[in-house]
Amino acid sequence: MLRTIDLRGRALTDPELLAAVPRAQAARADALATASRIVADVAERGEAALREQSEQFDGVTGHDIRVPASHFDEALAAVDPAVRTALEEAIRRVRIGSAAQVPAPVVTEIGPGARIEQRWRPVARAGVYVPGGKAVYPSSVVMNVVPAQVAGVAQVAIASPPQREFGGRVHPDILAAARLLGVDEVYALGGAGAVAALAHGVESIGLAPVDTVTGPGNNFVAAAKRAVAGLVGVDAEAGATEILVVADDRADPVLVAADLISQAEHDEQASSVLVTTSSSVAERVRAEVAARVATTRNSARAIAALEGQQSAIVLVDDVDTAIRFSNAYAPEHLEIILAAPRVDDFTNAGAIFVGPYTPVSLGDYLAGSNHVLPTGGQARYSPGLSAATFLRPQQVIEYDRAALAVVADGIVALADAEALPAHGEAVTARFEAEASAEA
Ligand code: HSO
Ligand code: ZN
Repeated sequence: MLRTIDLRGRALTDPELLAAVPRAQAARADALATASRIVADVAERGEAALREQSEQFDGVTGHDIRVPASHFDEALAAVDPAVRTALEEAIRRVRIGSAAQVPAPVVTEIGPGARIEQRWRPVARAGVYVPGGKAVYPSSVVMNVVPAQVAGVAQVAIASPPQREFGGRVHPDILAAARLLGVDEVYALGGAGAVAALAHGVESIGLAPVDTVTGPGNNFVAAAKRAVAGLVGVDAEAGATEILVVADDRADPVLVAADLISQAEHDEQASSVLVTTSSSVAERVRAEVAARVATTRNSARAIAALEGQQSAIVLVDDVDTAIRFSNAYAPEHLEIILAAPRVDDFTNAGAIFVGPYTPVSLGDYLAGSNHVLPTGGQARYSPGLSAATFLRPQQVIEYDRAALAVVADGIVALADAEALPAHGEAVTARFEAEASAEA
């Protein structure tokens, strides 16, 4: 089952620590070439290309691409009341959590009469991709749409694959979530083609191009987002999920095992890693994982993930080494289960879950935090999805005459040094014009 890698008694560098647990490999190059072809085809042929793709990838023909209004209410009526209540609570909590991500505008006085306002403007239109293959997650609709709405994005469009078993409609749980969020612009489109359609727009179905595309998806969706980056904004890539648990001898092995399995059930490529200083915790977690995973609903998928090279129990000498490992790995989800958590020493993670009552699945649904997080080590430099994903910081500059006069000579000097004298003249002209008007 979960293999144990014993790194104790070895002075390892960060790269050596990292090499102990290789990451799951995504077929990048292949996916990029295929996705680029699909994106170019949609940009050129629009709806015709999309319909061919739906037939090929989803086994669906002649479906409504733009979801008709009546489908939303039907979907909401069909949803389990407990699920509806939980979705409403998730929306409420993620709204509160996302509001804290919207920075207040700041006016800075650089000098007398010299002022710069730093403000945050939302994009006008966002496109959210919601997967519909082996993963149909209404919770992800909430996690993408709420931050966009909280940021002040006026228009949000959703794309999600047409489902053969629902007569070519988008999955009803996705439509129900959209309805609860007040989003009525939804397109039954999947994969790389959906990302292309959002980015380029498709006139014949009334889909106007968006400014930013977000959302998780398979390799092709991730590759398509790379292909349209530059034309539109995109969020970080959220690939197969990852959990890294850092635990000492105080951790409850039953809970650690449950958490490792919880993310392993997403995907055969998911990574579940425990880094611990305790050989007894390591041994008991290993036994507990083996016992629990056998009876879980998605055991085949979870076992494949846990037996993969990307999953392991790593034994280290001390908490310092565990922290170094975690920072080098930069997991999507980090759980800290330590007697003294040292949260500030953990620098690289998509989201950090502290203490025995904060499992990752709390964050997946109802913590009020966002569950769309960078994977594959991208947490070293990329944030998770947030209201900030949909905001652009923008500076508004205003100087009065006296404030400009203070720096006029400096501008002329720099402009001359760069052989751009017209830059300097744009400044001096202001004073000459006034001088001659006064004369
Ligand atoms: N753990 C996944 C998100 C998710 N879990 C959706 C359940 N539903 C990636 O963070
Ligand atoms: Zn999850």
